[in-house]
Amino acid sequence: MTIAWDALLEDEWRRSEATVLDDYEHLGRQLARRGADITALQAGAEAFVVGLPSWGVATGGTRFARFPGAGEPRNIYEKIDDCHVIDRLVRITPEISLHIPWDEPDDPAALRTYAEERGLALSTTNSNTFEDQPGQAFSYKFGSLSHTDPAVRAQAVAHNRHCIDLGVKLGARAHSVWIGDGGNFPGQQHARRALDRYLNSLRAIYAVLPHGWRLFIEHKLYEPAFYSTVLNDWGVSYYCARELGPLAFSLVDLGHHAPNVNIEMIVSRLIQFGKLGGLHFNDSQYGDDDLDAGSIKPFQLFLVFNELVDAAFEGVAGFDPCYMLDQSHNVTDPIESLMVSAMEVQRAYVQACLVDRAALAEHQGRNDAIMALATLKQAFTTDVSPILAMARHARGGAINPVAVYRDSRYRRQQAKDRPADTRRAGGIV
Ligand code: LRH
Ligand code: MN
Repeated sequence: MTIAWDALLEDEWRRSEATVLDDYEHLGRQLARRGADITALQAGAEAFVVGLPSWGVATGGTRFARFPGAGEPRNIYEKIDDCHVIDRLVRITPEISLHIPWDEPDDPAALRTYAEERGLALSTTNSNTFEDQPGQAFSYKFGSLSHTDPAVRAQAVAHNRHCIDLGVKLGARAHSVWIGDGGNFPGQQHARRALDRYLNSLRAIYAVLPHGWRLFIEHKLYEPAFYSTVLNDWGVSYYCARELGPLAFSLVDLGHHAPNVNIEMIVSRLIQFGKLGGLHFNDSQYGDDDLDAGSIKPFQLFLVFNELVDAAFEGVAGFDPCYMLDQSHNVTDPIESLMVSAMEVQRAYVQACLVDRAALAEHQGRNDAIMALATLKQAFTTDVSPILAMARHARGGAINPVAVYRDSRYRRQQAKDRPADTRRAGGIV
């Protein structure tokens, strides 16, 4: 049974038009008094894009357990269907990151067409050399691109090259590499030699990067290795990206840092060094919790966007970061979590566009810390919900995506159409 989204959205607008317009005009007057143009902010909100992780549309789990929900997607086509629902309602998620081999298609051209017919681009490929696949010749138990055995490294390089070949057929423009390589005990790995092996493997991947593509390398402090990690922080990532060449960039996953690390400073540094390729948005209280973006530390998310928007407004050369969500939804409906997270990332972006940068520069010049922070807080404490709602409505989306999604009974319908698949659906999910 197909969902009558147009009818649901028209009905929602009929019921909420007066309130939304009243809130929007009220905010417009407030912002005008601050010299801000609400229509320009709305245009920015409409043009904002954050990519969806294919692996995020099904229930995630931990090493302890996974509690699959009803109507789980069982293959990449059903994952694209769920991404389509998300983009139908929030209108800012027209790109999907794929994970290979979890999303390996039998017919790449057919998959590309399926996505494009739904207004979705398969924009980024992610390799997976952090788990062994059935029939794999060599195990990644002790690493992949940095493994001591050249045969294992060659296998991992070949997998990454395969991802890129596939990505070309799917219309992707970037390949993203995260590896879990590292050690659990002091002395288990020779740190300098492991990094050299990793970088040489990356060179073999970089060498086949198609024209117009970018290579993202993603650092992470720990997990699955619990003592040392080969690509453990942004400094090493920056060094590798610079060593590789102009098409290599660092990707910052917000959950991949020690507690209390100032992530917006890392983002600022990578922007300044011309090596910020992208971000994986999520949130965390402790480790790489992969919780919904903006759910724990919304001010940090805003401060990250403050650096990103400042660079965009200044026209920093080569600044073109790719925004993606990377989350694991263990106790919520993944579609709801991804919609809310996408909107929270968009909210942080619009709030950052609201910062009075001339006033901020003046306060910074006079070392007026109180007024500088107040300038940021004024933007962060502005409820830009009316702008986000109007931006969605202007592009045919929902005022309240979660409410419309629930009214659609889409999940209940999928529970009927997608009988529970006891087999592991592949991947974290
Ligand atoms: C590693 C990571 C990486 C993905 C994986 C799904 O923690 O953030 O980006 O490959 O999650
Ligand atoms: Mn990530």
